[in-house]
Amino acid sequence: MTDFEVMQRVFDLAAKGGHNVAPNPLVGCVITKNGKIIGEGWHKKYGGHHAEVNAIRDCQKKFGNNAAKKLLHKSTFFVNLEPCSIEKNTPPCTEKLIEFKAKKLVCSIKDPNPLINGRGIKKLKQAGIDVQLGLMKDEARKLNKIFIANHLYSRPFITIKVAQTLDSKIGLRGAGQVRITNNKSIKDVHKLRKEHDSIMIGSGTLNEDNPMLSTRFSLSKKISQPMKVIIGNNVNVKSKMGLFKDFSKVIFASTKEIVIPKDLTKNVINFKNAKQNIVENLFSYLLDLNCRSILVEGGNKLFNSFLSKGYYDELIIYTAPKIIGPEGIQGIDVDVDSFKSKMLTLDAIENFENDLKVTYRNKKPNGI
Ligand code: AOF
Ligand code: ZN
Repeated sequence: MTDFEVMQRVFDLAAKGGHNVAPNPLVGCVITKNGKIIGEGWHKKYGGHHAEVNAIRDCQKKFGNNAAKKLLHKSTFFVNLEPCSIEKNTPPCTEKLIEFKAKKLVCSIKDPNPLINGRGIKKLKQAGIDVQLGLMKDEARKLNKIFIANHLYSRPFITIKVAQTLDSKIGLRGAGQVRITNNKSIKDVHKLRKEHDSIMIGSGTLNEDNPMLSTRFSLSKKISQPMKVIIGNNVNVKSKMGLFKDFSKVIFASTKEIVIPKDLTKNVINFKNAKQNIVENLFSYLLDLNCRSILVEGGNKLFNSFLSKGYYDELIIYTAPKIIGPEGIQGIDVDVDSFKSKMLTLDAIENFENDLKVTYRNKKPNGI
């Protein structure tokens, strides 16, 4: 097996952690000796053993403790994330690699957790273990993109979604909700909503569209709906609004008090923050609520301000082959200096019949 094939297996194992490990990262581990796999494991659930420990246990189970000890001596550990050097829910993995006298570590990326970030690798090197960093690093960044954004930028992972016409219009002034993209694109947006912990809009869009912001067209009936976050002061909350058709949490973020009707108070919160940096404060508030990702849906004021401030990790643009003309509401409209367009990377192109979906990634994360 080549190193690449072994690392591919690491990724398959890591992915098995699914939704059970958050807020921890998805991690897989394969241990090899003389080109053969002697143990494999993954982080199965938050608070449980780390991938490295599970791989060692797998080796011990397969070969017995004594034979495993010999096999692990001078073995190679493959992991998609740097082994941890801290004791939180579980002891540091670096100690295990040192205890069992591993010869080499092949790992994709550093752990963005500021408590670790290179310290694990340093410890292993100091113990004489050979460390190779960077194999399949792009895949590793993608796999744990939410974990990385949460730690590196201390905010939720942010996806900005824009549905526009060929002339970059996202609606028609004063016309409420206007259909831009086709049914298949809309279905895809509902998938996107499901993949995020929250959906965010500006108060202008709430007043104009009265949206439900729920995940419809879902494959499963038991859908956990994302939280809804509305930014802005210009809100007159009424119980009959589309937002409240399901029972998800709704957060109104404002610098002034927003009155919430009494029958709604259970799941509806006014995050009032009169400070200048309300958005940053909102981000840490959302992280505290375990909301680790945001889908920003509109309107143009909100997503343009996020684009110019760099508050995004992915930008997804759906374009329908229609022209609205000068009466239309302009979509992306950010001044060149603040957008720093050079930093975007094209990630994927898809089409839904006549509609085009293009996904861009913001700049590569530094330091991991
Ligand atoms: C690893 N292997 O499988 C994982 C790691 O709360 P704990 O004790 O599980 O520690 C969580 C931190 O450890 C987490 O924030 C991340 O930095 C790292 N996760 N590290 O060596 C693993 N899941
Ligand atoms: Zn660990």
